[in-house]
Amino acid sequence: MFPERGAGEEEVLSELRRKTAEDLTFDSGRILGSMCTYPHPFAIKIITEFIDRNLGDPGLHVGSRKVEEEAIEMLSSLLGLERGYGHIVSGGTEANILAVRAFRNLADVEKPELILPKSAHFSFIKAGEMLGVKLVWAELNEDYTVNVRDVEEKITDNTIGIVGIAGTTGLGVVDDIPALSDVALDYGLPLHVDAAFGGFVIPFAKGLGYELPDFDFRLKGVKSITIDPHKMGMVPIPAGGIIFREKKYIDAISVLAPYLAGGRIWQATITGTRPGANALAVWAMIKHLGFEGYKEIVRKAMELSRWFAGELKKIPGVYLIREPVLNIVSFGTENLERVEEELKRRGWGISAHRGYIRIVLMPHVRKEHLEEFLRDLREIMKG
Ligand code: 0PR
Repeated sequence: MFPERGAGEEEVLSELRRKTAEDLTFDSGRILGSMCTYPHPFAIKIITEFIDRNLGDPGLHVGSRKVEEEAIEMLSSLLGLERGYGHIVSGGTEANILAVRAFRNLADVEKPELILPKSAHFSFIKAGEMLGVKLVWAELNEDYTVNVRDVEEKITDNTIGIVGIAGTTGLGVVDDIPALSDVALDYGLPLHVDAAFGGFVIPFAKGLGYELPDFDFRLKGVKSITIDPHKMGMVPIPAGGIIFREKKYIDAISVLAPYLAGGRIWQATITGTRPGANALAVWAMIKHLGFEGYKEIVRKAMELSRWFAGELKKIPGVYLIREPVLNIVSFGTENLERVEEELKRRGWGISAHRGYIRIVLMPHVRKEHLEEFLRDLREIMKG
């Protein structure tokens, strides 16, 4: 019911606190199955100060638009490209939709098809449905990377592009992007890399000496990349990233907004009005942490993942789905349903809908949380 009269701030706030008391919070250490984390305090400061900026009308907020461009420039350079074209968007879903939209609009085929790994995120299902693009699912290898030969065999005259994943949602697996890039070049098709999760992990992990395949614009077949600052980038939700190698992809999805208060613009994003503050926070966090700062965050997460995987293997009835590649550890158990239910009952924020339990070692997850989790898991497994 819409209240007739307003209540005092204190009263409203305390009611809100009461209502949200049942939420799991990141600082409790109980959320182990999410790709989000408690945002960096500096990013929160930026959001508060610049909360009114709207990048949907960039003519009004000219400075913010330039900052967004600089953020895209810094992300592009992290991904091996001197000058990229893109936006800070609402998340990986919007970024993926924009990539598919650009590929479809440029392909000019009547019955567009997109080839993507069976491990791809469900955002592509939304993209396919909204854009009228048929999804052609490619098989996975035993190590859960996409089978590149199967991708190649599925190419037809209707194919508008190929998707590879750098950090799969379920297992954090990085596809053989160099091989996919070669196939894409051979057939003159654009390759989109979904690095929504891995984009803020792989470059730093490589810097630490972890052996991971190339996945970015250094590979000539890669035409677009999704990279989400609201996952491992420590920026508050919503902050996704889409970057294209060439301006033609942005042009292909731009719509004229002729009457805005700040003047006419061409708009490529799905959202119209959109938060400038989050784009500024992306810029600010990159400036504040730098490559070394992110490397340190990734170092801790990667080391914790390896330790955690080792501990899991010692528990009878528990097995890893595969050795961790990034900071995601997924495991199966005997009586998985019962184990999941019991873990949830004990207050753990995890899910097992893929046939295994996925733990994402985000920056808010610390060793003591995992030790507690392992104690619970051992107890549950003893039955
Ligand atoms: N691409 C990949 C590889 C992803 O893993 C995700 C999200 C997306 C795209 C879509 O990103 P947005 O959710 O930003 O649109 N993967 C997580 C998942 O489905 C999202 C998530 C985040 C789920 C926090 C739960 C959660 O608590 O697992």
